[in-house]
Amino acid sequence: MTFEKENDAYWMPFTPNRAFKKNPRILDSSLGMYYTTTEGQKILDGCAGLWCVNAGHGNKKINEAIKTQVDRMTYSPSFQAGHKLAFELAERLANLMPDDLNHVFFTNSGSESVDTALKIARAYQKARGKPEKIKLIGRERGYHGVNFGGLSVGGIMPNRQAFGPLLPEVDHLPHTHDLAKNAFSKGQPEHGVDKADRLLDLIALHGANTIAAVIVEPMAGSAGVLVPPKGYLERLRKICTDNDILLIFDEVITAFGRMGDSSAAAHFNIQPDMMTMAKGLTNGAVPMGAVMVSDKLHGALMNGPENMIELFHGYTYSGHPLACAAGIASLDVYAEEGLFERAARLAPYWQKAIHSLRRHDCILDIRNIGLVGAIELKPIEGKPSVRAFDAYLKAFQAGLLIRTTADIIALSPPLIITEQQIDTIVNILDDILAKA
Ligand code: PXG
Repeated sequence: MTFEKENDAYWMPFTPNRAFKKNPRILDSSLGMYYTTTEGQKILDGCAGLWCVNAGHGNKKINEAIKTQVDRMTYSPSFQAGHKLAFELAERLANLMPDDLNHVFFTNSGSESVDTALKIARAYQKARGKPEKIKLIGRERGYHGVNFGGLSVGGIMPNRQAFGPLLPEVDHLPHTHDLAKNAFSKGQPEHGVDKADRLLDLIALHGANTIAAVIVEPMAGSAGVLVPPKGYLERLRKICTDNDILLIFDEVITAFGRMGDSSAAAHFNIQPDMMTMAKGLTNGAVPMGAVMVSDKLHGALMNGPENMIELFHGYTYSGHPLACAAGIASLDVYAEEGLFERAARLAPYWQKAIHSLRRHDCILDIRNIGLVGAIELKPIEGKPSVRAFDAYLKAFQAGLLIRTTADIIALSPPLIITEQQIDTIVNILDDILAKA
């Protein structure tokens, strides 16, 4: 595909538009582990699209469910009316996700899920007579989408820089990345539980009576795969509980098998008060997000006269019929194909494979958990990001799709990947990194 003036209308997200259009990469179809470009090149998907196609591309069952729903009803109002699939999917999620996360608010994306969760946190504190508990605590290098709430608690500078002022009454924990102590960790790093204690400093500074909620990604994805140090999430949970602060896990990336379990909360056996999700919820087939809310929070908001709206919030497309159909079918496929267990089973092979790249001089760190991996490269002096993006371009030429953020390569393949395909990913990267 060549780009003429008439191809310039599409303003691409998170893309250097002008450079891309000089050298476009256009995907045309996808099946299983592969994309095919308009040039007919097959591309092995090393990152499940954008961390969402967990069951692989073109899954027949998911496609059929969407097609069936297309012919039955493509839209139903979500305010003051409903349709069966939304109730069914909510019930299925409540059964799948840990303990008392039994209530589901549907959105259309991870960003909307995050802003919804932050609003529910504040509404809950008001509803229980603590209106002064409004502060929201995020974390450096956190990614919680691109809407104003998520940006405000997020901690990736370039995402925030152009858009201020962001929300007031927000503060941040330090990130947990510590290359000096934890480089080349396999699974959870040993050092860094103390980073959770910085929440005690924020509590000392602001007062627990002003803090509504803490939001973290249990494993930070977008900032380059920052795996939580051993004991860190447990400690955050304890400090939040001790100080009557809600803990929100942003599981947009980690839910639906990525960690070898239904969620990071289940994997680490930690109970958040709310969980945000999107991506794998529908296998990326139809946009959808959700917030899972504990009995305690939901109960506190289900009060007042019964004919009154309890939460003045929602989207035209909350619980969209096509998304619900895709969501239910995705949950079926995850269960029938045992994909969460498959990810857990493949994780040791994956770990060994990606750590085998360690010999290259340009590598600062390799880290992994579940079916996620990251390779952090030494930046070229004066040219940050160039080394990793060059690897991205070379990988694409060689038939492999990866993600890069700054000088970090992130890998998160569909959970249907085979050991042989893991070897292919590693072999392609091995060649590229040898010359990087
Ligand atoms: N929270 C988390 C933890 C995310 O990872 C969002 C919220 C926002 O989701 P939406 O659906 O609004 O994009 C995300 C999204 C990458 C990459 O390659 C990561 C995301 C999106 C696109 C690319 O790191 N995460």
